[in-house]
Amino acid sequence: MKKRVFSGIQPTGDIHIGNYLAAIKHWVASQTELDSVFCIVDLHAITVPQETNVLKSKIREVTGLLLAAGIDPKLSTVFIQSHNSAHTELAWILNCFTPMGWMQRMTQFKDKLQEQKEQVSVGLFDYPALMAADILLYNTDIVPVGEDQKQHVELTRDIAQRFNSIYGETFKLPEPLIPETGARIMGLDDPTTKMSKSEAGSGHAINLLDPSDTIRAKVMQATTDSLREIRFDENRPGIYNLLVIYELFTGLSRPDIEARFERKGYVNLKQELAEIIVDSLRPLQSRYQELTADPTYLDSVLTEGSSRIRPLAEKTMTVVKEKVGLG
Ligand code: ATP
Ligand code: LTN
Repeated sequence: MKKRVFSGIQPTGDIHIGNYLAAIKHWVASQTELDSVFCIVDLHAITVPQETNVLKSKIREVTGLLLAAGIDPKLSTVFIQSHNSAHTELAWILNCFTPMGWMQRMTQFKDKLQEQKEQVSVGLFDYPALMAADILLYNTDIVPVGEDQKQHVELTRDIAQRFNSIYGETFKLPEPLIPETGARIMGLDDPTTKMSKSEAGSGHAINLLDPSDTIRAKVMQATTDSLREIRFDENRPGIYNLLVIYELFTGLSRPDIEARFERKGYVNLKQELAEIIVDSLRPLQSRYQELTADPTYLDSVLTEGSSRIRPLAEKTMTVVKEKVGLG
């Protein structure tokens, strides 16, 4: 039996190289060895305000990008979270087994609360319970995510353990899988904050569908420092971030990269990096154009994904309801 991988991605904003290097790339690489399930988490997206038509089109855009990046719908299951009501149903039940104190410790929520104050929705607070439901519905073994999601996967384990200790072995405990390098790609304009879809600044993130000249301009404007040496030094976040992106796109070792730029300046590094990103994203961008030329194709992948996955979720829900005494 292959181990099951489950991960989710929000259909909001523009998918960027942080999402790609920390998550999507690894999902593609492991899909032959692992039973892979990828969910477009539209119910998570509405925890913050979304425009109806934009959300609808973003769901197709993310699906297209996943396939263009190499997710093969014959090997992996791709589906939309809201197509399967078991996610919200289990989330409610898990809510009732999650102490407020555990939820209040979630750092992502605390950060968003600081930004949005009382505008913040109850859904955003409760977001990790829905994420726990996503994962636990499918007896997931491994959850490959970026560093920012680690705490949510750990909470999922705690909720599962609590439920199991009350009702006996029910949920499998999932393991987060965080890449050793690139688990937290930083913003190009501010290398002390995570590259984020929700960040408005035009020089902040490199998006997978950015035109070549936009990519070049963003890399050339990236914030660095006033030193000269090109070295992997975490205390110099701007240059470190660019070098990590270089490392991940080229697959070269750190000593080789440092040797390559030994007597060169930041401009050389930036120019070379920009071309590497442009060349790396070009095949993905042209596959995306091909895939989206036929809009019915993406919908057929998503419909097929939901029907493949639904029986697994229903099985879990039957067991959970039985144990809790519902119905
Ligand atoms: P964002 O902050 O960019 O809006 P997100 O974290 O809210 O994104 P998703 O788009 O659903 O939400 O994330 C998809 C995957 O990308 C997750 O596994 C997440 O951990 C990862 N990820 C998001 N941003 C980064 C980043 N800057 N560096 C590494 N991984 C990231
Ligand atoms: N919360 C995640 C997206 C997400 C997810 C999941 C990831 C929702 N459900 C289940 C892994 C497993 C995020 O914002 N990146």
